[in-house]
Amino acid sequence: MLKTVILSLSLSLSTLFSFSQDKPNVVLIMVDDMNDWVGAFGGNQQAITPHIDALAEKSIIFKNAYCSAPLCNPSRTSILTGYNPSTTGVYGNSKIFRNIKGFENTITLPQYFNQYGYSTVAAGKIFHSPRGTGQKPKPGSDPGSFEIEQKGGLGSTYPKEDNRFQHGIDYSIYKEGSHFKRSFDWAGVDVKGETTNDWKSADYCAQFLEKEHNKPFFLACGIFRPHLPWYAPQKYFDLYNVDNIELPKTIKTDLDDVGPIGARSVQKKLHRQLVEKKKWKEAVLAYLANLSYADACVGHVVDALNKSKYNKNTIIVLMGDHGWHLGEKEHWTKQTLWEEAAKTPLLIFDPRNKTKGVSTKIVSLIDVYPTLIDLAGLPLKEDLDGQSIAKLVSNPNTEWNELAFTSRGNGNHTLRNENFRYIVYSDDFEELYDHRIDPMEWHNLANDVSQKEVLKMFRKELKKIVK
Ligand SMILES: [Ca+2]
Ligand SMILES: [Ca+2]
Repeated sequence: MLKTVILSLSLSLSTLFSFSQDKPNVVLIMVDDMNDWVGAFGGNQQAITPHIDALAEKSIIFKNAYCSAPLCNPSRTSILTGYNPSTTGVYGNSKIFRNIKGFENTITLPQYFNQYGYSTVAAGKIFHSPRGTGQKPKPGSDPGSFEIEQKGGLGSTYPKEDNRFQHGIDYSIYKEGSHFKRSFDWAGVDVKGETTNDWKSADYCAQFLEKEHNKPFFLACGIFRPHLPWYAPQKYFDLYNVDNIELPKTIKTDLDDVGPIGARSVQKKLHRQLVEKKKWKEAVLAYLANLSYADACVGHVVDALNKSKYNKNTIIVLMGDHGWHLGEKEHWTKQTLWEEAAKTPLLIFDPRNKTKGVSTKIVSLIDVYPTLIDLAGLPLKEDLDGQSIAKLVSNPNTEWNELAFTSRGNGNHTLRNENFRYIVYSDDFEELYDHRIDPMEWHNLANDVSQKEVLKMFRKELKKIVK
């Protein structure tokens, strides 16, 4: 009897001891150009995303999460450096933060974990690969950030044999695609899901999770779809019927009260062509199909983790890099300061924490770096622009009054709080939207005298961030 007690006591002590010694692993999944059209995030009721939805069921999901910049490179740079575009000056796709004075020795998120004993591994697009003037494409824009990066150029994995799935390089499938526009093409492709690049990235991560690791790991998985071109295995297109596709809600006069800079950022011509050629529904379907395909890739990684020995001690963070317009405000793609481009899903699953649910508090992808440090119990990094949202992971309804800050190019910024979006462009034109009554941001209230105090507050808040 005594022996049993001593044995169980020593067992539980050793469990306790090993737990406190074990740092949690991190799996970070980034889905390129994913807006909130994911079932669990409620942006579009038609979306079929069973794998992310299942993960969301046991996670804290952030329904009001915003990017720092509505474009790949500046958004990813800010996520991975922890600095806003207004801090680094990286607003576009052509700048590499290491080339900017003062940021040469930046410790990126994976590097920070590496400093504290983590092995760091990436597959697929995590960093963006800028190809600016005079800058050669690099294999990942920050070689050295991860100890191991799965082979492949342009910061991602595009093996030659899969050139039909390449990004911007070989559009040979265009001949059999939508015939809409070469740079804006879509098609269901007759290939097995397992041979596509995104599946390969996911599979690399799945295999990593099946292996024995003697150090805690930070594993990053970049899924490229639903980034254009929308080529995905046909079976994901077959999930949807074009006749049943519902278009985003729009009003004809929406652009009448936006600023000239905002109006210029709109792809009006593209929208007109899509409408005239009756391709709007088809394009929406193609985006949804590619989202479903990305969801399957995410599921492959999460399934492997669930089956692995790491399932009780691995934090999962899943996010997009920014949102996407599909006809709202007559716009397609990204690169605006409105809700559609600024908002993206963010989800955190921490198996050590039994809380799950939805947080509608305003958070930003800039918060991911300090949050992961916090959750992993690593020392604070004081110079980061974001802040830990770990307390929202413990209690999604805890007191929280933060603003999300998003920039598009120098001088064009937006702030979002629980009720409003405020935008100011470099020509000082302002927009203000009340999300309690206007979730599509149709009616600009910046000239409404009753909103004077709200505007004043936002101007003051912005001055604190952009000096
Ligand atoms: Ca992107
Ligand atoms: Ca409007």
